[in-house]
Amino acid sequence: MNSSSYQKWEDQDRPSLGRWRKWFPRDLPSKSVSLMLAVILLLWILLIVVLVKGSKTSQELNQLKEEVKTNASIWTKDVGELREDVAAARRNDSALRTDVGTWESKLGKSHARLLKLESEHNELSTQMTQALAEAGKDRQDIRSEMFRAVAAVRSGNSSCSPCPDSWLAFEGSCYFFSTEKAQWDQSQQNCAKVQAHLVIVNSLEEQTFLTQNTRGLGYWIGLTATRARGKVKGYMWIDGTKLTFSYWNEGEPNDSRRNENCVMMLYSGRWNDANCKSLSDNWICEKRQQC
Ligand code: MMA
Ligand code: CA
Repeated sequence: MNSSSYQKWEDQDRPSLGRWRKWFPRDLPSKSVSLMLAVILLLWILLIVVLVKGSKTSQELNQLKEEVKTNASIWTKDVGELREDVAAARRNDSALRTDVGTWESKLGKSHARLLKLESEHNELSTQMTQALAEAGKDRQDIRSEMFRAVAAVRSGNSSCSPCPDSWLAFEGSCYFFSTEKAQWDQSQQNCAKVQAHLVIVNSLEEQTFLTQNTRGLGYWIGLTATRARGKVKGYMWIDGTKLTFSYWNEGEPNDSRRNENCVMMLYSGRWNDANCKSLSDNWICEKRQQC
């Protein structure tokens, strides 16, 4: 802009402005110039202040940046470590959870076993208590029975139920000596009617007892002949047992007239085979005492 007006103005009478003059309108009054300069100065100062401040801020920012940079690596490291810690903690937590689970399961099983044991123990205890109570009762019963038996023996009574009236007791049996006479079959039937049978003699002791009670009479006993082809083969007791003990009279059994299948006891106690249909004899019944 090489205009003539600007050139003209440069040549005018205010050289103090130097080369800045061209930026100012040439017709401005001196006072205004001063004011403008002051304003410009003020602006400069402001600018400088701002710049200085800005630079300071920038410096601080840089410093902060540096600090951040330095700290960032530390923080990154810290964050890394923290992450590792968290991972480890998670791993530990997981392991711990597994452990806790295992222990919980073990504890559960142990608890169940304990409950089972407790139940078994209680059951056993109950059974033992019952067994003890029963044993105690048995002991008491045995004691009572023993005292009763001892008392019965002392008073001369047996601990078994007594024999019926008009029956004689001997070594656990009751004996009935009839006052009537009958054939062998009828005699056996008479005994059966009172839950007895014709007497079976097993020993000399028993025979002696019977002998002492014949009162001069003859009695049918529970012994009969067994035959084979008409001949006497042997003798058998009414309960089917074989003859072991015997107390035959002299010359007996003779099977007189080959017709003597039944055995009777003479008043001496000795035995004689006789005709079963004979009505000459009484009978002796025997039954075991109820003990
Ligand atoms: C005799 C004797 C016995 C026989 C009877 C039969 C008196 O005794 O021979 O053996 O059984 O007679 O009545
Ligand atoms: Ca005879």
